[in-house]
Amino acid sequence: MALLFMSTFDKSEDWRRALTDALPELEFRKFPDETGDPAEVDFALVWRPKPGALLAYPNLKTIFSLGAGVDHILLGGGDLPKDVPIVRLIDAALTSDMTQYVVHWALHFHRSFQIYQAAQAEARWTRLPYPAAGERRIGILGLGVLGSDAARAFAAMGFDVAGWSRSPKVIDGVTSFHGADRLTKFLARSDILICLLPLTPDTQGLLNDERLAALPRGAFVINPARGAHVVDADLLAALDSGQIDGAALDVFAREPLASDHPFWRHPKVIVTPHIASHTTPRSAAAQVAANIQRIRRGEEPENQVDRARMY
Ligand code: NDP
Ligand code: OXD
Repeated sequence: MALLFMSTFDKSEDWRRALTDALPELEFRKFPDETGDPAEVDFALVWRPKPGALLAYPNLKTIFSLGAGVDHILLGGGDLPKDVPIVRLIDAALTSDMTQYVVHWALHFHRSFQIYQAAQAEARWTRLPYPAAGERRIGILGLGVLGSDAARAFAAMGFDVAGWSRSPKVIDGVTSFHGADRLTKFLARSDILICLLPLTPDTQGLLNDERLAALPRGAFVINPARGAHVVDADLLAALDSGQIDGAALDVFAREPLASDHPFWRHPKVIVTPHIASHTTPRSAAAQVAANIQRIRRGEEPENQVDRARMY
């Protein structure tokens, strides 16, 4: 039983240890040096596989994503083996780290810490009023695993929370908007907008000038989902016009973000280098191992991606 590890970032030794501890009979092969006979490969654990690369393994039983997102597999631009399940990571540590990230920046904007940072640079003692949490409207695009956890955390802090998803949701303290025709209404009540959508053909470029204009004037945007959700030029224009008062961005259409990209130096933009939430091999390997066991028993793996929806 062999698993091929194919990734553009190298945590291969951590994954090797974590997976072979959980499944000593598993042969862990790192692409390309340890690939061996492609016909012997049962599973692939991947991040940004080269277009078409997975077609080379005729007996592949499952493709595991090294992240929660699967756009790096499905939108990679090449053919994929048909009828091979694609499984994404759902991991408690990854989820709570993401909630920490979005809570951190939402509180930063809610309490105007960006203004205090600028005031300190000028040794200026300025005390500002701020609205009560219940008067601040948080809007979360995507109420899936990550969005719903974040929504619950904001609701527990007393914020006025709403979320937007494809299907309706029932979450205590969270107003649910669903479907394309409710997006504008949802945006109009989002003082702090947080994007936790998957990147699909439907969500690509969602945050363009029209959507940003639908937010209340002076809104804040937090995007730890995928860079291509945002039209960079439209966000920059909205920041310059005052329509958007600040943005915290963790992900970018091209990563690493080019050193001359205007986001780096824009006074209203906070850039973090795709660190909102890490996949920790120690914690995530348990899920991959459990799924491999399931497949070996002839059961369906959990957390399968719906290829038609693309998430
Ligand atoms: P889920 O699949 O659990 O949730 C996706 C949510 O988006 C669902 O609520 C879904 O609606 C909604 N959605 C999808 N398409 C549409 C649409 N067209 N219109 C309205 N709603 C839509 O994903 P996760 O919460 O696990 O992850 C979200 C993303 O976060 C990942 O895809 C990844 O890109 C990003 N991520 C970033 C990380 C980082 O470090 N920066 C780390 C981990 C993830 P419904 O529920 O109705 O299906
Ligand atoms: C993910 C990511 O999708 O880290 O898990 O971006």
